[in-house]
Amino acid sequence: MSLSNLFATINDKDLLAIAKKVENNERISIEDGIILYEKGELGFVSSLANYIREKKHGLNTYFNRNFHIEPTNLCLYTCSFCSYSRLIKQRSEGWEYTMEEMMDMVKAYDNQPVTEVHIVGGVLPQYDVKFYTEFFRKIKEHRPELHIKALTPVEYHYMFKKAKLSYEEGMQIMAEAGLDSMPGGGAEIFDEAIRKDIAGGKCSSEEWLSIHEIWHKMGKKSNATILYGHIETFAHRIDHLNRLRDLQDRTGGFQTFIPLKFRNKDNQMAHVPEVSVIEDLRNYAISRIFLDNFDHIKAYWPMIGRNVAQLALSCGVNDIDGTIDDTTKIYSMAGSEEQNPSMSTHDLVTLIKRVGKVPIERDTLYNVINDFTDFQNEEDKQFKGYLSLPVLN
Ligand code: V47
Ligand code: SF4
Repeated sequence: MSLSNLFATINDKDLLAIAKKVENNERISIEDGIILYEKGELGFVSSLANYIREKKHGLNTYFNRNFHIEPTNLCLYTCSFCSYSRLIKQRSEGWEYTMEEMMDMVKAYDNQPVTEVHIVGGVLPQYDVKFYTEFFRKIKEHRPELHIKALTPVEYHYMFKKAKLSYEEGMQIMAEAGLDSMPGGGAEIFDEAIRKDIAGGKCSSEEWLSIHEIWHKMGKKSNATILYGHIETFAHRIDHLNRLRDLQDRTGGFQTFIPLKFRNKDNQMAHVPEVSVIEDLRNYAISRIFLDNFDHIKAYWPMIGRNVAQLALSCGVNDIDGTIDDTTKIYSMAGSEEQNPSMSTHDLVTLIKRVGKVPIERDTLYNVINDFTDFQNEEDKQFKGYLSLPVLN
């Protein structure tokens, strides 16, 4: 595999220099990253990103079987991009599940081959260290092999402060109760001024990074996200990626990077237009090129929609999250085209195959559970082109 055909089409010396770095497996600089955002057309950045993706993973594309639990949509914080949270004064529009209700949600999957529960929601005082440790223990007692991917530094920072625990003590207690890994949420954008504007009051960028670093040093894994496409600049995006790349150099504990597109329905930033699909795809591609020490880049289909998720698989992305089973409200409430996000394993396999990639079912830690390379169903035998999926809402 070589990029020489691409080199012949590049007139810009800065872009040519970046393409050569990528071919030579050299890290690109912060300045290079900004140049890619400013001057890199989609065709160019996606060629580089796909080159890296195929070197790392070939055509393999990962997904898992998972479901979400969102304990509450009431929240003490008031992030201006959030369409999901209802302030405590709007309690009538919100939900606050009890431990029993949430255990019933876990038990509803008793006979299904899910491997992961993803738990995240608003921040409220009653959901504290005692509550969550008891909840994690109950899940593990009931179904020990179910991977618990739960809560973010936003919740942990708040809970540990209230319980007068250091981050080290707190994360140790969580691990002992059954926490297996941390999802990537709450990162938003690390630039302090923009973060204050859109997510003021919750944990700082430094605190977010510090909790992940402590968790990684315990030998555990986590994910990372960026919330992009609102009031940030390209330089802010690269600054965010660079802080993640630095931490990953020190710990190697991040598994997957998940760019999250700002959706503007029913929130305080509804006046900010959403970026185009071309920008979404460029952003996946540039993330893949810049984050040379991250193995996986995920297109989270409930947020971006399944058609764009398919396109992203040729722009550096090699993971599309899981079956979800209509258990998250964060993105449907923010205006995603996926209003009831749920895909069967068959849907996910078909989605991946129809763009010429190889579906691999994984667990949260990327152990292979099922390789669908040779899977062919009746519909696929008839398949003559890149049609929309019949399962589209
Ligand atoms: O932190 C909230 C984002 C995140 C909006 O680790 C919004 O596998 C866009 O982190 N527009 C939570 N984004 C979700 C999350 C996540 C999702 C899927 C997989 C993983 C993983 C993690 O959702 C929040 C925030 O950044 N968010 N509102 C909105 N209007
Ligand atoms: Fe609360 Fe999270 Fe929404 Fe911010 S993004 S208001 S912390 S639920």
